[in-house]
Amino acid sequence: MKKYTDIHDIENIPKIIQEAIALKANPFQYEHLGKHKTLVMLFFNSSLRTRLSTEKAAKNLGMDVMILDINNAWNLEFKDGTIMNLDSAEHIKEAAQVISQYTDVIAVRAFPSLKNKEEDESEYILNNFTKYASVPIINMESATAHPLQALTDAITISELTNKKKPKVVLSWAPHPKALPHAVANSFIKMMQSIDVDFSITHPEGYALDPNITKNTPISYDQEEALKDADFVYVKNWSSYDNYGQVLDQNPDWMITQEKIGNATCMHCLPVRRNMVIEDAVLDSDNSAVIQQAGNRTFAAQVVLKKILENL
Ligand code: SN0
Repeated sequence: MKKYTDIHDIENIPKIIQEAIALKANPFQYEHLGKHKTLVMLFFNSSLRTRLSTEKAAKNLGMDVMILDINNAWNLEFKDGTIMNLDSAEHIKEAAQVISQYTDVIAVRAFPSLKNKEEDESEYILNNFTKYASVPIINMESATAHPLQALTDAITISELTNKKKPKVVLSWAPHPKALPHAVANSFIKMMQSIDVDFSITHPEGYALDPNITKNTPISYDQEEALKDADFVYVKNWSSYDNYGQVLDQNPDWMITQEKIGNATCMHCLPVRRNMVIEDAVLDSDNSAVIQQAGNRTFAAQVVLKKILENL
């Protein structure tokens, strides 16, 4: 693997899921693969799971890890040809090349502004790192994608089902803040790529990018959509059409025990309890959120392994 910025960088999804599950059973099998290799992780935004699980994954492979909260470094300039007489002290051209001097892989977290759709969709932060770095890039959640989370979710579904084609429903749920589309986008792409019966439910006004949802069935009737679901993947996102807006916080869309019945409840975390999902669900045996978080390590590990094997 040359990079991991999108789930389509995976050559064979069923195979990588099995490889991740094998790594989980035997995490130190490749502990020499990363010897004298370094991972730099750059964070423009907050992180708990991504930061710890990716560091753990790298260490399981014997890698060294360096972490930079990049907001504490120099303000970066991303535009070409600007006169840098304002806040930005360093251009991405130097920064990406310089960081590449110290490491074998660079992982980047860079959320969208949710203010300017075109700018967010250009993925200028991730793409400029890819363009100017001389080492492979891993996406730790960018403006429009969270491929490590989507791989984790596919691993978790695969562990928890013995059905050939389980029914998976992605449900929007209310949230007080404007959240990105990245987790939903990558989850949708992943579900479209594996053998599941997949649909989406959200209130009117919350349609996601049609280039991503494609012909996935979409319902405005949550109760109807959740009927007979094996997995309910819960996520809030802000409006895509009214870009970055919170249109309403309709509490009727919160995920309750009554709504999900025996289905397995999934969420990428962090989750606002009793706003997005009620306590009864998160505290029940039907919640897979901790297992998902645990699997983040092995999603990151299998990706790092594939990248190391290709260095
Ligand atoms: C991020 C998101 O993309 O939805 C990261 C998820 C992995 N979530 C948040 O920013 C939640 C913030 C909050 O205040 O609840």
